[in-house]
Amino acid sequence: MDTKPIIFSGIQPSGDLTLGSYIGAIKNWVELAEDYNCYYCIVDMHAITARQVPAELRKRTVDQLAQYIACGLDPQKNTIFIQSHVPAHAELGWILNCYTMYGELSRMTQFKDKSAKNADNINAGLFDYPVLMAADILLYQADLVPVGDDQRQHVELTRDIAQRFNGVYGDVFKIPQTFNPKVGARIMSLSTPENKMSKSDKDPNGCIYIMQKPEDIMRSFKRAVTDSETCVRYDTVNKKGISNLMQIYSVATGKTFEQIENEFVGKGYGDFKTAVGESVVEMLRPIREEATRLMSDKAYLEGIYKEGAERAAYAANKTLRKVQKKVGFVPRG
Ligand code: ATP
Ligand code: LTN
Repeated sequence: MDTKPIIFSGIQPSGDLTLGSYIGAIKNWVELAEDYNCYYCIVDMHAITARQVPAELRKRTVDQLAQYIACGLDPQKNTIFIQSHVPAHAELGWILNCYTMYGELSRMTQFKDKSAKNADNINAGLFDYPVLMAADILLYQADLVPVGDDQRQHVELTRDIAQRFNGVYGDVFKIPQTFNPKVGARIMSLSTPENKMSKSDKDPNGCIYIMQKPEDIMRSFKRAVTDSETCVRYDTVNKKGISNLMQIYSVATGKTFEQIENEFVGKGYGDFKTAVGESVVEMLRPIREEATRLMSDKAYLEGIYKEGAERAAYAANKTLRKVQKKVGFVPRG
C-alpha cells in the first residue's frame, strides 16, 4: 500500500453535499481509490471561515463521513478523517503562512467571490483559506488532488508554495498535480446555468443534493432552465442549460454526447429533462439508502473517524517534524 502514489482531497461540511461535489469530486475519488493510497478529509476548519451553527456543523461533519462511505469509499482501504482531529494541519498552515505572499492570496478568485457574497464577515481565515488547504495537501506528500474546476487555482498556489519552500530548504514537499474529471468538472446550477451548482446557493431549484428524495430531484430537473430551441446539442456557449444537463446525463449513464444527441433527435426538452432526472435518481438511490442506514450508526462512524485520525496523524507528523527541523525549531527531544 505504501508504494502507491498518494491522493488527498477534502470537502467542507458547510452544507449538504450536492450533485456537483459528487460528480466533480467524490465519484472520481471512488474510481481512483484502487490505484492510490488515499486520504479523504472532512475539512471542518475550512468550514468555519463562514459562520456555522455549532450543533449543525457537528451533525453535518459526521453525516458527511457516512455519505463518503455510502458513495463507495471503503474506510478500510482509504484514510477518512476529520481535519480538526489532526492538529498538524493548523501547525503546518501557520508555517506556510510565512512562505505565502499577501499578493498571491489577494488574487484567489474564490476569496473574491466569497467576500463579495459575505461582505459582513470577510475574516482573516477566509483570506488565508488556501494556505490551510496547501498544508492539508503537502502534509501527506500527495501526488494527486482530485477536485472540481473551482479548486484548480488553489492547487496551483499549493504548488507555488511547495516549490518556494523546497527552493530554500531542499526537497521537503512533493509537488502535487490537480486531477479534474473530463466531464463534470464544473456542474452548473439548474436554474441559472451561468453559475456553478453550489451548496451555498440560495435557490432551492438550482441545486440537487445527494440525499434528496426522488420526487424533489425530478421536480428540479423538470424546472431546469434550457433555451428557446428544441434541439439537444452540446454547445457550452449558446446552450448552457442543455449542455449542463448533457454532462450530468453522460456521467449518470456512461453515454457519450453523440449518443445522447442521437437518442433525443425529434424529441422535446420535456422528455430529455425527465430522462436526466431519472438517471440521477437511480445513480443517487443506493447512496441515499446506504447513507441513511450508516447515519444512524454513531458508534461505527466514531470508530472510523478515530482510526482515520490516527492513521492520518502518523503520516502528517512525519512531514511536520521535517518542516519544523528545516525552519529551525528546537526539537522537543
Ligand atoms: P460552497 O458553496 O460552500 O463553496 P461548494 O458547493 O462549492 O461549497 P465545495 O465543498 O467547495 O462545494 O466543493 C467540494 C468539492 O466538489 C471540490 O472539489 C469542488 O471543486 C467540487 N465541486 C463543488 N461544486 C462543484 C460543481 N458544481 N461542479 C463540479 N465540481 C464541484
Ligand atoms: N477548498 C476545497 C476543500 C479543501 C480541499 C483541501 C480540497 C480543503 N482542503 C485539500 C482538496 C485538497 C473546497 O472544496 N472548497
